[in-house]
Amino acid sequence: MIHLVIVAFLVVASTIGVGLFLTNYPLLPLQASEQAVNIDGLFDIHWWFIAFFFSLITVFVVYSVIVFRRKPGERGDGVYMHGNTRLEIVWTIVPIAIVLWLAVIGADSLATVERRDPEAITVDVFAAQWNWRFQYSVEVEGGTVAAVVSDTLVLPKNQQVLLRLHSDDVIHSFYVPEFRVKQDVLPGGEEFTRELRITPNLEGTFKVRCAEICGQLHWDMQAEIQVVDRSEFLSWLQEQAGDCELSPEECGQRWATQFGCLACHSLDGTVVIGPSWQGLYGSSEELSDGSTITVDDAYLHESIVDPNAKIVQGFSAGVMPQTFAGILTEEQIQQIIAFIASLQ
Ligand code: HEC
Ligand SMILES: [Cu+2]
Repeated sequence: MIHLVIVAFLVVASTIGVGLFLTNYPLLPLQASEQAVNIDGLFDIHWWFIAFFFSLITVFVVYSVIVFRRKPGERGDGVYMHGNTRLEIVWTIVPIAIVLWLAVIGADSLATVERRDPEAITVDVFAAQWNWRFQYSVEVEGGTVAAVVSDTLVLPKNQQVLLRLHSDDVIHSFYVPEFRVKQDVLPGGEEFTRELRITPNLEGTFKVRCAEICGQLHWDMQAEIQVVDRSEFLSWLQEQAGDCELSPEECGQRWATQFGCLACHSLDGTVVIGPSWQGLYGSSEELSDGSTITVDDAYLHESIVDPNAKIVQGFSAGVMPQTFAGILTEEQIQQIIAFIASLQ
């Protein structure tokens, strides 16, 4: 009897100690969304279970090894036991009850995390090897809707955002550890569009990382997220929705950044995935069929809208996305060409 009391006391004491350590030690990344609060609550419950079972096993093993060790002169035989119906019933019913309870609180948390806010703003997220593009629809004067494309995901604090996730090529996954929630991004068009709801509640800069291995530069498939207050968000959006009033070259640079060209094309002569744009305009280039061309406006235009028409020597066809003809306006293409021409 005295053994049971001591063991029970040690198990309780150890559970409290280990549980407090696990739930207070910063084991998880910063908590930056309303959804994270709920998910971390589930984590805490599991930490307490882990603390209890860890203590139960450790205390029994250590206690037995020390207190019931074989003393000099004792024979090494244990007591032979066969079956214990009451124990069997208890250790069947208790785990079933625990698992059912976990299922209930799990379902409840899932419902909270996926709660729809009718005020939510919608952002279309496009994943492609190996960059992210974020598209907002903004009402400009006259009630027309302009699309704002950005390589940074800017979000207002304390407002739910509905992310509609699309992939241009293979399966990617949208994951921001600070927001906790994660969702695979599938190719295949509208039917395969997936949704994710996030309510950021902490201002700051975070990173979205691709969490599904998707090729050579998967590790580098990151984009910045800025959570700002609501008025700052709205003025950023209005500014982006305005026409590009910079010079053609500067607008071209803006599009090349926003549409992810610079993820594959460097401006300093290094080869990332595609040829560098430095000194490209006006140079002579060898193509994979052995011929040579001079890089002019017509060639650049074709390289953007129909990348497979001519392949640069040493590179492969089919790597550059084939979809820019449908995404960029003619004006944007001209401005990108002007930007490339300025990189001498
Ligand atoms: C996933 C990587 C990738 C992205 C994104 C990408 N490209 Fe490319 N690009 C390539 C590769 C690889 C080649 C070389 C093969 C070829 O000629 O098609 C290339 C070739 C080119 C060429 C011809 C270069 C030369 O040296 O002759 C131009 C111009 C070009 N891309 C423009 C763009 C523009 C503009 C964008 C953005 C709107 C873009 N690319 C986005 C990979 C990419
Ligand atoms: Cu990816």
